[in-house]
Amino acid sequence: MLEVMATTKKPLIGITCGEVRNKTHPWSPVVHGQSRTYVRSIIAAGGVPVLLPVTANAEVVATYCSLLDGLLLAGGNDIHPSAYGQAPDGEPGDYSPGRDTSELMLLDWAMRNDKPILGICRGMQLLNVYCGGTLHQDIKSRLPDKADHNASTKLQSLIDFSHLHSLDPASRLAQFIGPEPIGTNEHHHQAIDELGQGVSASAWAADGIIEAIEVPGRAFAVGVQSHPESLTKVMPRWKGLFTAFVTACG
Ligand SMILES: [Mn+2]
Repeated sequence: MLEVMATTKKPLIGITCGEVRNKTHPWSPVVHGQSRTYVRSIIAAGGVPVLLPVTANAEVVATYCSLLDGLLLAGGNDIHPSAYGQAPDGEPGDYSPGRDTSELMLLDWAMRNDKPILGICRGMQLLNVYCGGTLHQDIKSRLPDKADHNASTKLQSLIDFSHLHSLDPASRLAQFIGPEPIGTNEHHHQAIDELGQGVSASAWAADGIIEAIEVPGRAFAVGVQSHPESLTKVMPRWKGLFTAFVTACG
């Protein structure tokens, strides 16, 4: 039996899910889920993760919000360009309009109440879009001079440090993980174009693509384009981001 221990309450952190179809069985229902690396990184940093299903039901979202101490916007689908006032301009993206709606409701709550927010990959892009920023819809076709930002998966692994990002030493991200350039993975085909209102860039790839953002003056509103949740076990510097986030939620 699990004995209930009288300990200090740990912060409850919502992690947004994606809608995933089981590709081996076409008859399988769609699954709401998220990579376990997010869950493990939050637990390792001292938080209590809660997976948030995709829903636009206002009462359900409001109930989650009443319970949560922080919000982790996780990676996944492309944000539909209508969210930043554009039409799709190339190959049809991997869109999930329901997830856009659901996550924008959660993010709106977090921003209005100054709750800690950590955006990862799509989550970073969503934070920028919420603040009025825009995205490059496809790096490869729209910015052919740029590097391949979807390279890590070609190694069949997200544990990859071959991409070096430089940091603004004055940024909060640099406080959390140190100001020296940091090796990380790359698993994105879209990128930030215009920064949203009040949003600062805090890290860049060698080709100038924005790799991290933050909203100064907030309790904690930080986004990273790479997937550090896959790297915390092998690169202690990246653990600093999750520790800082969970601490801000506590
Ligand atoms: Mn990149």
